[in-house]
Amino acid sequence: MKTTEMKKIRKAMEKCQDAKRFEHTLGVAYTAAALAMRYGESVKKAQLAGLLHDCAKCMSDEKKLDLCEKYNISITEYEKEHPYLLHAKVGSFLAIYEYHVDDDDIINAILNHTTGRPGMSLLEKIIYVADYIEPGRGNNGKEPPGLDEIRKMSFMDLDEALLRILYNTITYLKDTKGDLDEITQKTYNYYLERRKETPSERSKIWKQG
Ligand code: DGI
Ligand code: FE
Ligand code: FE
Repeated sequence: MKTTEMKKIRKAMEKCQDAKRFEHTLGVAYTAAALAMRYGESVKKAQLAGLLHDCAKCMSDEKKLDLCEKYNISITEYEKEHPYLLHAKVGSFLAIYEYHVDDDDIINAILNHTTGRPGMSLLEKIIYVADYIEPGRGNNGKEPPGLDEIRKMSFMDLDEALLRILYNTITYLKDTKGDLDEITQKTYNYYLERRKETPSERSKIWKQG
């Protein structure tokens, strides 16, 4: 991806998103770039995935559902009932066909940025985490619990930050909407099982952070 193409995509996002969403988009792109520097991922890929991750967010639920039908994009029953989740799936489709992205890892990072999935790649984790910790998150007065700690943790142990974000999301959804996409719960269970440290080592890391 050439710099000029990246600029074009940035301009396209500025045009299709409202000011607040665009600010969030830039926040995710720069935060993802910083995480890529820390963990040895391609900075350019992280920036591009960050810029595009919410590219379908400005579309109405109706339009997203129409697009899925028109292009035979399969959707789950749960997505039909919660069409806002489809901005990830439709976004990955637009990334391919509208923004000409041909990197599977970037496309997957967009596709899985809302729910996560078991066995995420480094880039997918970076986008998932960057979406949650970007500097603008919480500026609407609804700061997620432990956000500062999670921000620090993201640069110390990406999987631990990922788990904490999944935990927060699941707790928040249970408290408010009362339901969950099974993939979100599966992702949490998967990473919980793979957690490396013993509980006492973990609490040391969190105290340091
Ligand atoms: O698009 P953003 O607002 O930047 O962030 P996002 O794509 O992570 O979407 C966040 C919303 O998605 C947030 O309200 C939590 C919700 N979400 C995540 N997992 C699930 C979910 N909503 C439902 N109903 N079920 C899930 O499993
Ligand atoms: Fe999103
Ligand atoms: Fe986002």
